[in-house]
Amino acid sequence: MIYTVTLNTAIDHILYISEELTRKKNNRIRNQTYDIGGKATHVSVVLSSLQIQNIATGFVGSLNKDLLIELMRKKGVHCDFVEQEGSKTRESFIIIDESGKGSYMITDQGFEIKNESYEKLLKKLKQFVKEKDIVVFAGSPPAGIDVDKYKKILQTVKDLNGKLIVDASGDYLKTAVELSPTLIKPNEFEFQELIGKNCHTISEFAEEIQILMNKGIQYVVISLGKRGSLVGFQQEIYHFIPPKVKEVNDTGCGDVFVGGITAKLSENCPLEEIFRFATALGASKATQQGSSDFSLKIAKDLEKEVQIQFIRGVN
Ligand code: TA6
Repeated sequence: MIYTVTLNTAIDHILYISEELTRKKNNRIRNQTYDIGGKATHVSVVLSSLQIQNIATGFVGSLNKDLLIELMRKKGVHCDFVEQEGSKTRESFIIIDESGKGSYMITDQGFEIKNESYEKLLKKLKQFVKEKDIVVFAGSPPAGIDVDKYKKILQTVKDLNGKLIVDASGDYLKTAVELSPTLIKPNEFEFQELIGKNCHTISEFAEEIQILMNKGIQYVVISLGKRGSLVGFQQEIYHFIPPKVKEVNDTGCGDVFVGGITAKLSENCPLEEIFRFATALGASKATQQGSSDFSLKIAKDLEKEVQIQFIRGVN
């Protein structure tokens, strides 16, 4: 079984603006919609679209949970969230104008997690996670989940011999690395913050990826946006480069990328298959309107156009 844990779920309120978003101007909304947000939720959407069994958990606020759970249900996701009574799940505002220069994302903090809710999540994980289950943690932890509590949650999965996939930043990522997760997926800025230095060249990134692989992390993945990703696995490092696509909404590309990785990892696919598919799927996300929309058909067509460069290793 695969579990996705979104500690800070979000409802994405997507605003489509006429022309280009401009200060000191009445920017007209030409359309608006709601979609799933919070990052690990996107992973569940990908898995469910591929008929891969998974359960989406984490925290939701009881006051508006129905909208998020309905959005997830419509995308075929089975949810089992810890509901915090009297709290409201946050909204992330995604603004897409007609400039074609990319989206704006404005995210709320989210409600503070009470200790009672934290304990309920720990109990849920202890009850369900079995050996070799994959548990994906992605998205920013909310107030009430400090680094120590975050570590305790991840340690609970490790103690149950679950496989950790972690997309986090700052001290949370540092803490996750100490537990030798199966896979980490920071972006380049989060990675540089993790190692405490700036990398300017791919070989500098490769050096640092090697150090983290030596610490026992099976897959060290750094997402580079349109430039693709660097992947370290079994002492080898590759650069996966997506084909150019007509961008509609870049929100959620990284999350769908993690979803593609998780799907193929769960099927024990070889490295190239995992990341060729995940790269193409993430690229297909950018061509879609929503935060969690992607196209398996477009991804299938794009897969063969993904470029793979061997960077270093025993190859
Ligand atoms: O990556 C896209 C996204 O999940 C949006 O859907 C929005 O909800 C935001 O990121 C949430 O990010 P955060 O890091 O605040 O959990």
